[in-house]
Amino acid sequence: MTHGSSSARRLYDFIVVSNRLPVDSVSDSDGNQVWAPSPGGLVAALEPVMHHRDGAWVGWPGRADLELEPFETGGMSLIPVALSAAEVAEYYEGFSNDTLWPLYHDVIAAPSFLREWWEAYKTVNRRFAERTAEVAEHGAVVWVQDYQLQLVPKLLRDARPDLTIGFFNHIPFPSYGLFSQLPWRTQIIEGLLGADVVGFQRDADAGNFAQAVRRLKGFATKGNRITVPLVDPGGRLPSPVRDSAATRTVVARKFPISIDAPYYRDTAKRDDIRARAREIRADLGNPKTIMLGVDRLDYTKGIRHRLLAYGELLAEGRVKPEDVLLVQVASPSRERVQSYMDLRDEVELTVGRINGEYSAIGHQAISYHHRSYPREEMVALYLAADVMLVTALRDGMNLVAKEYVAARFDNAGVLVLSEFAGASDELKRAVMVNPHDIDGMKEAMLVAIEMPKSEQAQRMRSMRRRVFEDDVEKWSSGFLKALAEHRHAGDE
Ligand code: ADQ
Repeated sequence: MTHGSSSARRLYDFIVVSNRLPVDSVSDSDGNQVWAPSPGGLVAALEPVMHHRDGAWVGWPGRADLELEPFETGGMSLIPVALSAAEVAEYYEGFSNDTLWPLYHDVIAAPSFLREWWEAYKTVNRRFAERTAEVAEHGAVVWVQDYQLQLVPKLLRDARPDLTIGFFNHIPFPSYGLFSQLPWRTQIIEGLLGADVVGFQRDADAGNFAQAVRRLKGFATKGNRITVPLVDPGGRLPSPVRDSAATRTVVARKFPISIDAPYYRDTAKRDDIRARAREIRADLGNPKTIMLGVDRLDYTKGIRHRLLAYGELLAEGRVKPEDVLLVQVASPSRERVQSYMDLRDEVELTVGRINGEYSAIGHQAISYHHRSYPREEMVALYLAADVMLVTALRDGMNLVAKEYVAARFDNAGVLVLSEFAGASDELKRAVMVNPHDIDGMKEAMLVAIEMPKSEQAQRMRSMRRRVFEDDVEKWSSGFLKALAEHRHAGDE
């Protein structure tokens, strides 16, 4: 790996590295390829940060076998990393989405452990690290994002010890009992320990990581600091590592991610968006209560549990379909992974059954949409919904919960929130649920449906304060401050 090998190549002193570049390549009406912002939690979180800094973003443009030169869009420099079709299948759909994703989400679905996928994961992580090392200025700050790139911090540190390296894990980090299933668990821990700061969504995730470090490497951990030998002889070391002169410190702690809260508030206040919210309600027949679910179609999001609970309430006559309507927006996701195809079939079968049983002509119990919407339309939906259902079985954070709260400038509406979503650490005035407890979910839905306006307002005000205090700007500046402090501590 070479450092700035081409003199003509531009170097950057701040670089974000993520699996996907924050753009999609789409065809315009004349058939030309153009770039459009791509949806998703990470992009929603980092877009505002990149706009404020003159940095570069290293990532895959989202289509296999696409070799692209670096380009600029929306004030950002994008450095594309090419992936072959086989690599997309093995590194991305395979190891990332069918091994790590289910493993890190408490094995809700069974992870597949395939050695070929691991080989592809290593190859692709190496390519990301090489590309980043090529464009990084001496002493640059590099911020690596998420579980697809857990080997990058160590690869980068080995090649470029001058860099300050951060890593943020957007999804949960599992307990050691589950993590230890991974045949390549030690390499993953070593990969992450290449960073100066390893960020997680919750204290529990940082604690699980520290435990894995102790169990697999024997390194001492104290509070959120881990002592790591400068030269790791490999294998498990006796704890604590004694020769303090030859160690470095890795900080592992929570940095709960958030949203661009003012955007959601200001958009919700627009006359056209409020008119659209009224139109949505009218199109749905102006029911007394609209409940809303908005998720990527993913088995971690608890969509099936939500449908089951609502279906039982209808079956028992405790809610009437003409009074309480469920809007479920499920954006297409990972459509080539088998467990996602199975999930889609099951969700759509259940929606069909419930609608077949309880809908009237011209009025459906569930209004189901398998598609993505522009952000403005999402805000109108949030405004139109009396009850927001976030019932994830496991979720790093869940930005939808925070977006709903930020949009409700009218202090109306009720958030039903899973205790297994990271957002539950902050949004404590939500109606909390354990989504595995279907009876409990039914009770929570009834509480939400019947909640007096005054209590809605009290709870919403308190949650809004939290979301506006701790928005995405604070998340990114907090993480970058921790990285800068680490760098200065190293200078002394
Ligand atoms: P995700 O699993 O993608 O993110 P989430 O945090 O809810 O989950 O973010 C989804 C984003 O996509 C939200 O901004 C939402 O508005 C948007 N979205 C969802 N469905 C949509 C639709 N049909 N149309 C348009 N937009 C839609 C991962 C982790 C999360 C973590 C984030 C950020 O799994 O736990 O919160 O990263 O760290």
